[in-house]
Amino acid sequence: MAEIFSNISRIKYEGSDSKNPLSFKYYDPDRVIMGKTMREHLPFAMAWWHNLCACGTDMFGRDTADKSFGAEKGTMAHAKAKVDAGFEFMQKLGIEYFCFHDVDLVPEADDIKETNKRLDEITDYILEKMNETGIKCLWGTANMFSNPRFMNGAGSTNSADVFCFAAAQIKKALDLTVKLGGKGYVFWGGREGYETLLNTDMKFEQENIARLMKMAVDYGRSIGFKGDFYIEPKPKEPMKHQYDFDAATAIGFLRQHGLDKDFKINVEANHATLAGHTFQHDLRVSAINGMLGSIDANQGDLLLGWDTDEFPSNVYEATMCMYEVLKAGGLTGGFNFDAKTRRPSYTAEDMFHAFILGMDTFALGLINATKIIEDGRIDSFVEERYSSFKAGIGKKIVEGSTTLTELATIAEDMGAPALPSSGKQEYLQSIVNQILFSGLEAL
Ligand code: XUL
Ligand code: CO
Repeated sequence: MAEIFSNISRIKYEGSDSKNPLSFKYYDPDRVIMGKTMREHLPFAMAWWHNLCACGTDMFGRDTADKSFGAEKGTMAHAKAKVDAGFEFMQKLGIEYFCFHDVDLVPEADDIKETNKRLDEITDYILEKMNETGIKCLWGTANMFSNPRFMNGAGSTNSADVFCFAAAQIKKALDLTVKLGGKGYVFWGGREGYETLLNTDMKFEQENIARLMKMAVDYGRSIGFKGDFYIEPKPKEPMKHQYDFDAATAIGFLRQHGLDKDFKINVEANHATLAGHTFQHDLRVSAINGMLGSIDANQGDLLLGWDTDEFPSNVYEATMCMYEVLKAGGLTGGFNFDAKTRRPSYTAEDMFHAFILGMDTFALGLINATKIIEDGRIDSFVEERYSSFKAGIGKKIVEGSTTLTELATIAEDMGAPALPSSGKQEYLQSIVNQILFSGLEAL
C-alpha cells in the first residue's frame, strides 16, 4: 500500500526551542508527570468525520480540501482509502484512538441492509489495521442528524417509523463499537430539540429520547458492551433549542430517567461556551456529579455564536481543563479532537499542523495544571475560604445537627455579621500567570 502522506515522516518531540513545524514542542509522550506518562494522561483521539471526511465546505462555498486520498469519492474504494489515510496519519502523530459515526465510515445506501453490509466490510478492514498498529477505538456513534429523515430528531421525532430507523442505526453502531473494542458510545442529540413550541410536545419528546436510550443500554449490555454511554451536551445548532443543553441539564435528565449509572458526560469545549459557560464550568459540573467521562477537545470563537470546532490553542483553557481532569482523577474516556482546520488551511500538512497545535496545547495544559496543583496556593486558598464551616456553628450546619430556629437565634444575637473574607480573584489570577509564565525572566 502506497504511503499517502509521503512527504511527512513521524512527528517527534523536539522541545520548545525547535523551529521545525512538524515536531512537538511540548507533547513528549514518554515524559512522566505525577506518576503517569503524558501519553497515559492524554489519550488523544482523531475524529473520523472532521479529519478524513470534512473538506472545508461551508454555507457559502464548496470544498477547498481534497480528501479523495487517490480514490473516487462515494465508493467503498474511497472508504478504504480513508482507513489507510487515517491509520497512517494517527501512526505518524502517535494518536492512539479514533472516534467515528457510522456514516463517516462508508457511503450510506438507500437500504439500511446494504449500508450495514458495507459497515461490516469496512470494520473488518479497520480491525486488521487496529491489530497491525495497536490503535484503538475510543467511541462510536450513529449519525442521526444529517439524513433528511431526521429533520425532527431521532428519539424526539414525531414519526414512529423514523424512530425505528434511529433504533436500527444505534443497534448497528453499538455492534460496530463492540466489534472494534470501543471504550464508549456517544449520544449527541443534534436534532433532539425544537424550532418552535407551537408544534412540539416537549414532555413526550424527552420521554421518547429516554426510551431510546434505555433500549440502547439494554441492547449494548446484552452484546457485552462494558464501556460508558455518553451524552454530549450542546445547547443549540442545528436546532434552535436542544434538550441536552449543558452538563447540568443532561445530568438531571439522566437521573430523572434512571440512566445515570450507565451514562457519563462527554464535554465539548465549544458546546459549553455556546451554552454560556466556560469549558471548565461544564467539566466541573460533570466531575462533581461523578460523571466526567470524556472530552471533545476543541475551542470556539467567543465572537461568533456557532460551533466553529477549532483546534485548541488557548493554553489558559487547556490548563483549567487539565486542572479539572487531574482533580477528578483522570477520564474514563479520552481527548477527541472534534475539530477541523480552517477552510483556507486545506493542505495535508495543515492537518498535521492542527494536531500538533492541539496536542501541544493540551501538553502545556497538563504541565501547567500539575504546577498549579503542586504549588498548592490555589487549592489551599479554596480550602481556607470555607473554614468557617469547619468548627462551631458552621460544622453543625454541615453535619445537619442544627435547625433554622437555632441559626436564627445565633443571627439575632450577633448583631451585623462581619463581611465574608475577600474572594481575592485578582491575587489568584496573578498566581496562575506566575505559574504559567515563570522562567521568562531568563530572557
Ligand atoms: C457536533 C458534534 C458531533 C459529536 C458526535 O457539534 O460535536 O460531532 O461529537 O456526533
Ligand atoms: Co463533539
